[in-house]
Amino acid sequence: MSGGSYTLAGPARPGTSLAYHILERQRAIPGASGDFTELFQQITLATKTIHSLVRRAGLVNVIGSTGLTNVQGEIVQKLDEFANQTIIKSVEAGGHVCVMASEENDELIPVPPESHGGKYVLLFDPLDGSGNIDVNASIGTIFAIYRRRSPVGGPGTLDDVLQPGRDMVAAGYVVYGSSMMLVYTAGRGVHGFTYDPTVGEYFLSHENIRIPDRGDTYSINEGNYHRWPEGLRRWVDWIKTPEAGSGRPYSARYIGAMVADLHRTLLRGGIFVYPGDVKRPEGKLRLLYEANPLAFIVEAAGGAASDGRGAVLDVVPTSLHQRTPLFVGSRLDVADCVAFLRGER
Ligand code: AHM
Ligand code: MG
Repeated sequence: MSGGSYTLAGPARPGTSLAYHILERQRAIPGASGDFTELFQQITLATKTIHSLVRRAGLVNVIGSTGLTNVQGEIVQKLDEFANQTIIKSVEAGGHVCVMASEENDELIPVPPESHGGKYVLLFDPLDGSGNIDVNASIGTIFAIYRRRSPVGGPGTLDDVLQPGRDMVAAGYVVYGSSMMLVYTAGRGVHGFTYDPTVGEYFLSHENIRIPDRGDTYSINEGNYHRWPEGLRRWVDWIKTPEAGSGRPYSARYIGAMVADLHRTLLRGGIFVYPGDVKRPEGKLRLLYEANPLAFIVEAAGGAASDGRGAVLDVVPTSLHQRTPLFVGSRLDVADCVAFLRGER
């Protein structure tokens, strides 16, 4: 190695902690009760607990399947179940949600009667990309927070949960990767926080993330090529075809955990696609727990998220485990892909 200078020392702590960041923003809202701040704290506490187990996954008895399948007919990994219970217990204890829904639960998750005054609704995917657990690759947690629509004082209802993504109050995800990061938006900018294990807290590391209008990577499970609509096949062929000055060919990147693929797409630009195909016309991803929260974050960062027909966030959900095709990422890359899909190019 030669030239330059480099030191390993990081910034002196304290920086801006996640807890402080959220508190500061809530204080700026006249009449804010602090409930949202407390709910957020319960969620972040759960992610730290999940992380502590993820880090030791090969050492403690958490790798592998529970032997059960979930409502989608998918194998439930032990860590899926642990993460699910951790979030439910942590958030329930805070008393700020009137009902929850999770990718892992067939039905709504009710809360105890003493929490029926909760103003919020929480939807989450406790452990996204859980097929990656056994091979020590990145996984994540995704969550979406809505205001309740049912009267305060009674239990939350299905109507509270089936809200269009556009009505979300906040969304976030955590990547359990080479470091743990939490990215969230409450409508005013998208901010990223990196977990400092020596302090036990998330600190602001990526303020006001903006996704580039165009990137140079595409992320799709190309093994499904022969099941795709013809327009999408033409798009993938096009994106791989070199053309001077066009930025093509793009690089392919696909880790198989949407949170990790999306996180890279958010920071660097490009596009993530999970389409409908002949086997699964509405694709694989769940609207409520995966597509909507990530679409909300990407739109807030200046990107786009489509289901091939219109903005994902405008879809009015009709069932808890509804799936949706998803085209999300840099604005211009999503526009190109959707134009091919529709046969407009
Ligand atoms: P999961 O929530 O059950 O883990 O499934 C969702 C995951 C996404 O994270 C990922 O993008 C996709 O499934 C990968 O699916 P495939 O293996 O079909 O490419
Ligand atoms: Mg998932």
